[in-house]
Amino acid sequence: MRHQSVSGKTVLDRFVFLSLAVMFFVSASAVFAGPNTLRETKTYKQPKQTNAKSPIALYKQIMLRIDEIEQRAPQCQTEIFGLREDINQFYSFAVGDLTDPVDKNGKPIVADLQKGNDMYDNCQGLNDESLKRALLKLVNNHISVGYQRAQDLVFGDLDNRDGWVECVYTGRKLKTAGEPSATNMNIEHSWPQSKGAQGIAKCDLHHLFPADSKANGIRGNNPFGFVLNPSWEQGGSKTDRDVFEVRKEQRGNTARGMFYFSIRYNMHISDAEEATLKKWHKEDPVDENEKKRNDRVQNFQNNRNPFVDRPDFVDMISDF
Ligand SMILES: [Ca+2]
Repeated sequence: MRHQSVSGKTVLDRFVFLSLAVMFFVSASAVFAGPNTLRETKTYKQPKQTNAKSPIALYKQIMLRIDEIEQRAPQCQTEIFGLREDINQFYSFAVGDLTDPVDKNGKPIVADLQKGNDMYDNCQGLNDESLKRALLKLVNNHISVGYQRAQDLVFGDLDNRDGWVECVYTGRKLKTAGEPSATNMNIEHSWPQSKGAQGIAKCDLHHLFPADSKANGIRGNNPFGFVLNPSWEQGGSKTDRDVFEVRKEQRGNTARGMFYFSIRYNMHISDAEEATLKKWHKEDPVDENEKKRNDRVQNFQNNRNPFVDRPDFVDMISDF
């Protein structure tokens, strides 16, 4: 019996892994056959337009499917992780260095997509649902970096200043070159995983920040709000275990990350939490570091947080 159960699991593992591998290579062939990388041959036939997918669309579809498979087959997590990294490398190689922030000379690439007012021309004069839809069109083409890379980027690049990473909640600083021990500092999902930050949303850099692991655990999945009688307090952040109040320096950043998440993934923010976040957005306006972070995130995942570029859009949306 024991033998049967073991081999049953092995067969399942092999089946899932084989499916992933086949999916990858079929997709890989399709990317290579795409117009950007086409090597003309006599046997090549132009795919019908109705079936043709852009390499970016295909990449996104593959990543979404892998996320789904990962949830169904947690026993294959290691293989899936490797496969995802391979696909990221393949994508950069075949389609272009959209996810590589460094040029051939090792110099950081400054985001070359339009930003600022030009990019938002179509949003002028819009509000509420029409503005949300217009902004979604600008941000929904992003390329997921995957979860491991997201963690590496937060600790090694986006929020690393001269080798130091600061917890967004407590202000505690840690000298580190990359992802530290998970019991020391880890990734804060401003929009909690248990409330919908799954799949590509779990890896979306616009709402991920470095946090002291203990403080992160204490925040849990509590909504943001003002705390009158704190049961825990550190570095300016506090909680009464019902709501979590973010320290002043991070308030606006967190609020704008939440607004981005709401329009990107069509997720609703409760009225009470939204009222708090709108106050925090005003209280802690966008600064140079936040603008730079937005540019850097664009380099990695190819979209921007519109509310960092255009803080005035927050006032144009009455209900996130
Ligand atoms: Ca700030």
